[in-house]
Parts: sequence; C-alpha cells; structure tokens
Amino acid sequence: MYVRHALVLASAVVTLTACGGSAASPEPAATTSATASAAATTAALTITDPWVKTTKEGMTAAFGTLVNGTDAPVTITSGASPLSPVIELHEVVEDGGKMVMRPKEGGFVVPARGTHQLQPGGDHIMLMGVTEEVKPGARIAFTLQVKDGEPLEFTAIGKDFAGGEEDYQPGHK
Ligand SMILES: [Cu+2]
Repeated sequence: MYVRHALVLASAVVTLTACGGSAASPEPAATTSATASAAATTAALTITDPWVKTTKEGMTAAFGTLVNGTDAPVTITSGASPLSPVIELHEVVEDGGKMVMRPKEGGFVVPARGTHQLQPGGDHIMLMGVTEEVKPGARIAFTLQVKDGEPLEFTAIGKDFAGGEEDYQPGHK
C-alpha cells in the first residue's frame, strides 16, 4: 500500500516537471548556449570578482565568490600564486572573544550549483609573505587546486580595503 502510494507521487512529480520545463524552456536554453560558448575551455568552477587587498609587504589575502556550476560539491585543497611562496586557505573563527584566522581543515567546499564567499572577516586565500608591493589595480595570477578536478586559474585585482583584516592579522603571530 505504501509502495503504491509512493509510485503515484513519483509519477505526479514527473508530470509537473515536464510541464514546468516546457513552459520555461526559452529562457534557460538561451542562458545555456551563452554560457557554453564563453566557458568552453573553463572548468565548471569559476570565481567572480577576485581581488587582493593592497599591501606594501608581509601578509595579505585574496577574496572573491567561488561559483560551482556542477551537480556535485567541489573542494579546493590549496592555492598558489607568484606573489607569495606560501599560501594557505584560511577561515576566521572566534577564540576567547577574539576573531582569529587559521588554516581551514579540509579546504573550501563549494556546494553543488552553489557559491562560497571569500571575504574579509570570513574564509580567504592567505598570502603568507608577498614578494612585492601590491598596488591598486595590480593583476595577480592565482591557481587553486581542486580535489579530483581541473585547477582553477584566475587573475585577481589589487584593491584597497580598510578594516576587517587588521583586526585579526595578529592571530598569525
Ligand atoms: Cu588568513
């Protein structure tokens, strides 16, 4: 009885999906073809508006919005850039009433068909020792390693940013 009920429900869902799909088809079809041509050689993982906080020396961080276009979660395991020989994937956590940053265990996970924000005060790509000054408008290459996938390569832009970072920078010392 229970099984039969479930089957009826399942067929109802299929019908509804088919209906909705045909009604909405013109728009998604156009979106798909535009994306396909622009992203033909790009991995299913992308990053929107990547930027690096300007600095004269020492440490800084890179931010942006990771976008996962696939049906499975994507895990970023490490990062690299010519700007800093050592790069870590960091999170910001509260520790004894203070915000401190530390390496994020397991890396950054971008949910299926979802996004993961890298932003001041939150997860970020940490450049542990920059080799040259980062000025506004600087173009800095990055590569993020993806677990079981193609690496994500992008160029981040140098940007001034006041606040946030300074408050938890001492957490590194
Ligand atoms: Cu950090």
